[in-house]
Amino acid sequence: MRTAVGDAHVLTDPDVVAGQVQDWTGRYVGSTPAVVRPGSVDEVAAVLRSCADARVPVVPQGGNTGLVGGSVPLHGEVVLDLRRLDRLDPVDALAGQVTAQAGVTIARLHEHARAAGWDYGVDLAARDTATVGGTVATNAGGVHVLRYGSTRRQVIGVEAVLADGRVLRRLDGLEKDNTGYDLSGLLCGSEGTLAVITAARLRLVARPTHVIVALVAFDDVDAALASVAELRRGLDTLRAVELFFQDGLDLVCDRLGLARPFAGRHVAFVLVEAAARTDPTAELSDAIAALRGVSDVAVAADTRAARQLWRYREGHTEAINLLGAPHKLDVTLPAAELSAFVREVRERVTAAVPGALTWLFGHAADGNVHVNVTGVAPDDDRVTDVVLQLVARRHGSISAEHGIGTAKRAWLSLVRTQTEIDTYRAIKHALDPNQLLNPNVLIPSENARGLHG
Ligand code: FAD
Ligand code: 2HG
Ligand code: ZN
Repeated sequence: MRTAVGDAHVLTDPDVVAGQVQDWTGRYVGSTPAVVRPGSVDEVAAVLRSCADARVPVVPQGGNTGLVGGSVPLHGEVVLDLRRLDRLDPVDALAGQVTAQAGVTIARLHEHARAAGWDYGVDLAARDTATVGGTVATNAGGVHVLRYGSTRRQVIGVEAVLADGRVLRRLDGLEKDNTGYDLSGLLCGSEGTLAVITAARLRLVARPTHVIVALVAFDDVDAALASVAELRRGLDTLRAVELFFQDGLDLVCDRLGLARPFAGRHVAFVLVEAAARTDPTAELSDAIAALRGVSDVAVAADTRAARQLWRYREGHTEAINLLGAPHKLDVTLPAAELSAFVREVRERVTAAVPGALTWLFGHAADGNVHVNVTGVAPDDDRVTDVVLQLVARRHGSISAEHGIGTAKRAWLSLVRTQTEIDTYRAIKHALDPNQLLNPNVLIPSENARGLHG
């Protein structure tokens, strides 16, 4: 590997690699013989060939902001750090597309697209660190899924290196191309288990010039949840509808030193963002005025105030981490089940682990609730079990946007049939027959048949 990438890019000192063997939450800590930092596709291929020859497993890593324990070497794997692949081609203004290498951060991609009069449809609080490769590999969602869809919807094609070092390249940017299996699509959400993504051809979206944000307070959970469909129905400039609760708001304000948005206390909060080419303020105000059960409203008058309202929502992840490594369960529920789930999940968690604290927030328009639980030992799986069982009973998904990783691998069969899991294994075997790419992620081990394999 030193021959492939140069001595300076093979890191073995445990102090130097400490940040890359531990996940963002601090819940998952592993070790590695080496962090390897290739600077080109050919170097990625050479590293993978040498790992294949030596039968050494590899964990691909981008910004290491993943929240399911999938980006760190928990079983002594080599870490393949893709951040030196950071080339960003000029925006193709005729096509409304751009090619970005895997290590480009989402914030840089935004800046680049905006400077050319476009925008990129995926945005998330980890934007300064999360990479194009990591977001494609996890099919990241974020705050604008309602309008633009998840990462998969932005990806026209990818360049990727297979476990044996061969390169797949589909960066031609053809919007329509029904030539057989969609291999680029297959790699979206594959969590580093099928190939190492080295670049992506991405679709851009129109850049709205007016972005208006409001925070709406409710004293009743059902009224807050009912507002989501009303906003979707009544506001065609809607770009985000996010949900959080008074306990989370208190935590964020206390831990991050923010002033409270309202004088009084409430039950639930819906953050609404409207974005358009003409000022959508009047339309947004009308839509909010038509909602039932609203207790208070704060509308951001300028960009700074809008950022502050977003901080109440986006600050949850950071504030919760300050309480100690959380258990994170990122789930989706059918709209009709959301209210019952929100009411039931806290008591289920407390019944399973007395003293545990449950924090709920999420992307309301997608039915996506982030269930965070603190006060539980990192290796105690009882909370994961009760929450994911509840989700499955209510016909939801155990992963809305963060992926399965190692955190939820043992629960895959709650929401995927044996035939589906066998198909996953067959695909894995076809692309990575020696099980070298992130072998402990996503797919339950071969002899695991039932739950918790
Ligand atoms: P990493 O964490 O490095 O890796 C994630 C997974 O992808 C791992 O399995 C890894 O092996 C694989 N991988 C990484 N790069 C490659 C590559 N080039 N080729 C193949 N496999 C690769 N996620 C959301 O979906 N929506 C959110 O709103 C959101 N908000 C977040 C907010 C905060 C504050 C934080 C810390 C995280 C958030 N996340 C969110 C989770 C995380 O940012 C995403 O999962 C993101 O896609 C990870 O990107 P990354 O570059 O950090 O990837
Ligand atoms: C968000 O929506 C992210 O803020 C992170 O997906 C969720 O911290 C989490 O659980
Ligand atoms: Zn999220």
